[in-house]
Amino acid sequence: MAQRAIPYMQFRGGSSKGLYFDARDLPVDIDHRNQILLDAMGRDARQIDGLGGAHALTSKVAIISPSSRPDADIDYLFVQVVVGENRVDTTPNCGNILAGVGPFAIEANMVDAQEGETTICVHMVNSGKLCTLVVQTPMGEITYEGNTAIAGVPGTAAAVVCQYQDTIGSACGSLFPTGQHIDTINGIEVSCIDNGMPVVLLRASDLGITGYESPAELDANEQLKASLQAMRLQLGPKMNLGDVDGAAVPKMCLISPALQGGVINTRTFIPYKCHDAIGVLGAVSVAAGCILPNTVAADVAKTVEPDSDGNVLVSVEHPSGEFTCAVETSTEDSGIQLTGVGLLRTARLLSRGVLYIS
Ligand code: NQM
Repeated sequence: MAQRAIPYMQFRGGSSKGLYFDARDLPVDIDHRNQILLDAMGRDARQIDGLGGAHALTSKVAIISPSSRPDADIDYLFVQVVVGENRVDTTPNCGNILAGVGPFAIEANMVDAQEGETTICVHMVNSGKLCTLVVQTPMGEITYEGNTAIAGVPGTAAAVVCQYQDTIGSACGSLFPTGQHIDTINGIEVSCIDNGMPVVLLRASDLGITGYESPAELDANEQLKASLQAMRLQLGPKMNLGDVDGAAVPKMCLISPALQGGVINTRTFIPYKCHDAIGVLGAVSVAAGCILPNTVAADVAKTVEPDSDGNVLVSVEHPSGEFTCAVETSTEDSGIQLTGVGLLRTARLLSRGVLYIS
């Protein structure tokens, strides 16, 4: 039988990489669509029979369409193809893959490029929230060349400005889904936060490590990984995520004092392997833990205060550099409120064409 041919583009989005589809080229039926994505990426741990890169950061999919909402230009659904498990997870959003969504919309003629810069409002279907992207389009043409460097990606490229309008409770429904700023689980204090990504913050020192180990060292620490997983399984239902065995969230973020002039240092399990850097929305959730009172970050992070406009710059250190989140806040009688966040990414079109499914 002839193979099925499906148009696609492949982008590096931030420090991740994935396949980008026009939703109209995929089946409407969700199960059928997911089977196609598994075939596209590869079903086994090496993804030998697909285009995936056999790593969580290179096994990602974006499905894009003209928006169903009057206040957005395009809809973006993120799909994590779980490496080696023959299944997908659409619970979390991905802020790295999001960076390629604006360029895709222009390349696919869903959005017209403007002179200079093109502003695209994205409805992020996974979380139901909005993010405005500003893509560089000199003379009305998209460019990928520029001077912006991001950790985890060699060289420089054109900036994609990402302005999130609301991040709170993206998958768990609230900022502190357990109802507390600190919970104790298996004798360890943790803060469970969803400010764009469900993340569990833990002090590295409470787990008998420094927090400055390399990702390879941490990946080799089976005892640490087992205790993180035991905590995750108990925290999943408390965070309104249900059974999180095999799920992509919550991420487990080990925090320690910053050493490079930042606000906090991190090592993040996403959630079974340690990230070489940190996810975008993962960093945004860590930043919330540094700004808001009475979390486990309170005695680890440098104190940060909003400037006169309510903006707080939080530099989150990670194994390959740092990630700066410009968090917007307002001060209410009830305390400091998080109202949005701005950050910089880059993206690049790597390939476009037709993929074949048996
Ligand atoms: O947190 C890694 C990444 C991500 C996700 C992860 C991401 C985000 O580096 O928004 O970008 O935590 O799985 O792409």
